[in-house]
Amino acid sequence: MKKTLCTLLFFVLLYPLLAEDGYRLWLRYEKIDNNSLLQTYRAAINSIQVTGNSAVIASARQELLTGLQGLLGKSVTQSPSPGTGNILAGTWQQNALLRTLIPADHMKATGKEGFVIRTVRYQQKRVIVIAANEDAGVLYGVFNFLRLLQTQQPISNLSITSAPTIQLRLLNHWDNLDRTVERGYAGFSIWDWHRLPGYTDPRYTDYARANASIGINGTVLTNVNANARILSPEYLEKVAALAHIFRRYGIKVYLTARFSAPVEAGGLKTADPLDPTVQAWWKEKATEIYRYVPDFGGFLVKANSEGQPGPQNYHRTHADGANMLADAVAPHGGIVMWRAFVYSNEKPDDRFKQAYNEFKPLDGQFRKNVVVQVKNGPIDFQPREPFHPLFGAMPATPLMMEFQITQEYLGFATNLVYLAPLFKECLDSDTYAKGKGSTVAKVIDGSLEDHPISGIAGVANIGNDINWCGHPFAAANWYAFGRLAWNPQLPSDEIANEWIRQTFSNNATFVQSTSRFMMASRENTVRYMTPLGLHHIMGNSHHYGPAPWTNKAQRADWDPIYYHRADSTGIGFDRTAAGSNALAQYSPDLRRQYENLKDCPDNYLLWFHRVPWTYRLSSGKTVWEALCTEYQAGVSAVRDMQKTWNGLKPYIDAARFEEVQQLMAVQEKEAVWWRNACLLYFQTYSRMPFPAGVEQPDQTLEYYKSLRFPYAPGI
Ligand code: GCV
Repeated sequence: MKKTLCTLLFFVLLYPLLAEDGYRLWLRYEKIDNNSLLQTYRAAINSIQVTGNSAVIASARQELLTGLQGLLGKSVTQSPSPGTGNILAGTWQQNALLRTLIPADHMKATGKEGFVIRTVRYQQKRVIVIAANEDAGVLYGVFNFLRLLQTQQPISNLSITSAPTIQLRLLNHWDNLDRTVERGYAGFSIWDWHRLPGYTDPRYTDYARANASIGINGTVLTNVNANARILSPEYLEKVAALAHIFRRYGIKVYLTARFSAPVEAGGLKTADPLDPTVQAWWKEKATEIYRYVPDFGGFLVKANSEGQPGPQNYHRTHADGANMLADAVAPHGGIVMWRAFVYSNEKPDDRFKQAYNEFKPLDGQFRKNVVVQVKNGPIDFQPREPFHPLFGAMPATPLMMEFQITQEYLGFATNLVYLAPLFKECLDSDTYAKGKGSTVAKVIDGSLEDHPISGIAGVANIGNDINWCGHPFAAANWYAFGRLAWNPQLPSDEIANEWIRQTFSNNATFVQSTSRFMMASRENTVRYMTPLGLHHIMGNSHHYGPAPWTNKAQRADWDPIYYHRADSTGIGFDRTAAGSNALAQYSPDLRRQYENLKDCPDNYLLWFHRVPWTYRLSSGKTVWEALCTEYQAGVSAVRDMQKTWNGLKPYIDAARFEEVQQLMAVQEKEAVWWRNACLLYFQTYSRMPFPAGVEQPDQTLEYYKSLRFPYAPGI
């Protein structure tokens, strides 16, 4: 009897604390742990009414009920007639009561996907109104309201208007049909192609809920290194099953198109975009896809890049290729996202410059339903990159942003790196394209040139690990991407704060301490990986750990030595007019800042300048000294983060506390590895001692060079 009672008590009281596995992400809906607030919320909310009959509205209603029941710890009823509940949600046009409660002009600013949340008085009672112009807006409004409760905000006098500034807010999955994930560090692909369409994992619904809760409205299911098989009827049936689930959450499905599909899948002799039989093949294929998925979003294409086929195989331009596909999907309302990530080993030019050189001359030549998708930086998702010079340079073409959420170059899923500051740094950068204030955010939201189409994509960090993203903190980057896609103006610390409260705890000490180290984590990672503007010095191919000595890759621009250019005379890549002149691709205002060695910020120094080891920075330190102290500071910061985390044990569940604690120990080891390997290697050129305060490596350079990782994940 006693034993049964103990077991019962364990499950009722302790199990919820121990069972945190991260699966619920930021949608945990745990009962509010602040008693007086709980009573206030409970008194304010007894019943709800969500009006409308669509599948999206049904999702909104279900989410509101589930969320409230969890958060309030009581069941919440659905009220039968308008205005009798405490929460009224629906589309303004279709609900007469909403039209009397919310003036028409309040709805204008909400557009197609936005919403208002207001506390109003109706029949002597306070009612919380969530109103939108379209169903998706109601769903987003519901999620926003639940976020207020999860983060324990006052709800007695709400007056919120929110609408996204960017239209296409997409995840890009680099998931292969065999379920491996290129640059994926959280297990295998969540798309279980073999069992689809017969078996639809409940996880697909939770994936859609998580995305909708942060405003993501599209997903590219397949790798940009594409497989034509996804376009076969067999696979389209599977795609349709996913699209059916995601549609209920306002999420459209997109696919990657392999440019050579007409040959590989269609049996044609060519994939030349100007060949009428090829054009006809794609038109037919598009029609077929729309039969399976009537709201199919369109194609994402990687062409003539890293071995992928493309229009240049037939001496055609990227515009020829993109337009041919655009014409195929246009009758169905689809779009083409054509990637600008191109560079060629055969061209002797600085890789930095190649995408700009290729695409800038094509400005204005793309169809209206083409968006050119540009990575945030000119090389490849480095811990720090200057913004891509194409932003602001193609005024007649809508450009969309491609960020990488998965941490290919940022320590995979063992390093805690909060990426919102990296995303923000790029979005807030000024291109000066139309004078001061022409930020990258304004380029991609279409407002700078008044483009009718705008977009942002994040390469997903999601896999079938129970916690979705591998590291418990990696989900913060998925979350931050979505929140910034909705509103690029949101401050990084506000996003961190929201995420921590929903994911872990509202305890003030926990929130403050955690937010502080999250906010510092990206800069600290830059310090122990690539300080002062170093870039692409990771292990070749897998990109795991440091390997600045590598010089034997298949192509020169995959080798770290191509990027750091260290020798006994100095270090850095001269991209001024005296060097590769990549800086000429930026507007004159920016170019001036970077070109002048004295004005160039330290964090971009080696991106743009080659300097002797004895060159003195404004701090008075030589480059060698600064490099050493930065690497050391990065390591010390990881140790500080560990200390802070260790003090936070009382505030959260044991499972996640310990998981993070172990991963931080791995991160500390890796930071030390980065520092030691890089400094020992660069020291062979600088021939200078480590300054005081920099720890002596406990291994030799030869040891670090001998390390091999044949099974590093993500390749
Ligand atoms: C999907 C980098 C990555 C590749 C990736 C490529 C791209 O080169 O290492 O894995 O391929 O970028 O963005 O196309």
